[in-house]
Amino acid sequence: MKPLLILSLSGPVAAAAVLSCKEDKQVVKRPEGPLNVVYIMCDDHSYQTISAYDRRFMETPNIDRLAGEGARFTNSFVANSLSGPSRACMLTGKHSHKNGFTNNEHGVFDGSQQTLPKILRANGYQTAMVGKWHLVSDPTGFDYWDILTGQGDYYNPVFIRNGERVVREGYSTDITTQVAMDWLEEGRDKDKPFVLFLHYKAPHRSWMPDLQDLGMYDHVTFPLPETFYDDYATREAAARQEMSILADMNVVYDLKMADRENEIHTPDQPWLEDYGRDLYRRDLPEGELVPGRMTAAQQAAWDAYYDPLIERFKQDSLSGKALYEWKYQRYMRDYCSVIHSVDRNVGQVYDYLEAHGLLDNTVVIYTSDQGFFMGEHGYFDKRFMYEESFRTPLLVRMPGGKKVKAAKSRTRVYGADFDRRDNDIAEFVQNIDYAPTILDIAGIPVPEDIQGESFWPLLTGEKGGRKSLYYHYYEYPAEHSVRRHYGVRTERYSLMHFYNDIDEWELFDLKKDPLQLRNIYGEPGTGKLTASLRRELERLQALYDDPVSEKN
Ligand code: SGN
Ligand code: CA
Repeated sequence: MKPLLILSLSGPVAAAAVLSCKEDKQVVKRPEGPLNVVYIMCDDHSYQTISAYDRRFMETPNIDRLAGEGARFTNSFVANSLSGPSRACMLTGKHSHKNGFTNNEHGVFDGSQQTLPKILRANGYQTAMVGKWHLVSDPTGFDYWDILTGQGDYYNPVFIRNGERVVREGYSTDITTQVAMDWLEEGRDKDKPFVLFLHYKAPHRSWMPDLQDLGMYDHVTFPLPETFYDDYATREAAARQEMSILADMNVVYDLKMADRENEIHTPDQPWLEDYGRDLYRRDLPEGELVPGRMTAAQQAAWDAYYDPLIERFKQDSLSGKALYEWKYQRYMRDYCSVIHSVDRNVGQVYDYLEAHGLLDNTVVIYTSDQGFFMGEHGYFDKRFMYEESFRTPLLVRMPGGKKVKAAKSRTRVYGADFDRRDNDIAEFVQNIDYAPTILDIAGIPVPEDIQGESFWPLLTGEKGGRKSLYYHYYEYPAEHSVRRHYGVRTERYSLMHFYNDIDEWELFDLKKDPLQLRNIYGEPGTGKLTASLRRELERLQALYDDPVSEKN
């Protein structure tokens, strides 16, 4: 979608002039001059834990403010619910099979291909990448990059700054913000527009809160999701995973019950326990700094909070349902505490932009590399094409903070229970759309081979959108054992095919069954519907050139 461009002009300044001349009343005028973009992406941030979407669990006032001064996307999805693949989709505007990074286990991003930062840079933009990268090869196309190694660590993490290893003391989310603000303040060429990619490691497993936030949700008993006790009847692929809170969440590693006496164990997961003890029980001498591990002072504050909890856990010797629900509460308390720090940091970024007069000419995007299960179906983690992990939050603050008056959407929201707001954009968007959108914001023509579509017109009051979405997940056999699958999501239905060492179709009517408990594939009376959805799936596979049905 490139309706806003005049091809004889190019570059940000030219586009700004064209756009501000638009006469259509619905179309929002953009400010004079080029726009900047601050693209904030968390790792595993569920829409359920953003109060702009869902108020059941926690408040996120700073993240919510972005939506309040722009728009909230209520049908925002990923193409492949996993970190590396999502990041590659975002950078290239292409599905995984086209950008080549299909899974974390074996993926190495080919940085010689066309990417968003390269195009931006070639058109006069300054580009910076700060925080989690996770694409194995060194970043290309950035004026400045300062990335966490691998998954990154919560405490005292290692960064690679333009190729040079740097260990920074402190908490990952705070440091990432600081590095980004330093670049805004001192690193960039202030005569050029910029796109800053600010990628937090938080709230990725193992959900380690900042010391100042330890215990802040201890007074809260989180409501159990309706599908917490899912028995997976009718859904074999849903049953055959290893991401259940009950069976797979490790008490020592995930929930930090690393006791000094080494008496607490979870059967069958010795490596996770060892890792957990190494993370939370390093007991370093005063003054020693080991990357990724807490210093003695940090450990003392950590222990002051965790030691009594560990004692209590030992005394209670929970089992069965009580243990399962205790795990859920601990998981949620840690996760929400980690998000509280993210929210505070988003506030700091906002304050910086405000204090430096950048709020009027900067678009702020907030998203996650995918959704996350907060106990729905008894799960943590993501990967599935089920709503909680397929959806991802997407909030966009507009320059000047003008709340978007969204054109009436052709698409309804099924599969998530959001209140209605007049700045909601319910058209289907996907993370392959981020690259063309940011190019569109910058006034740069979108190359033909990009598969995503700009959603900038949706924000400026024009119509657009697509009728269905394509999904393809590849990482199996691997951690969490979610089978490979691909599928199609239409407004009302979600059809997925799990393949490789399984051959199972799942079909959900999200209007009647938003929680996805009943697989109606093969039920009497669904033949016509299934045939039409399979045709749509094949259309998308042809459109995106991913003829998987021929391969498996
Ligand atoms: C790690 C986690 C997994 C998680 C993957 C992928 N295990 O391997 O639970 O699914 O990352 O996450 S851990 O024992 O190392 O914590 S992703 O967001 O990076 O794709
Ligand atoms: Ca992730």
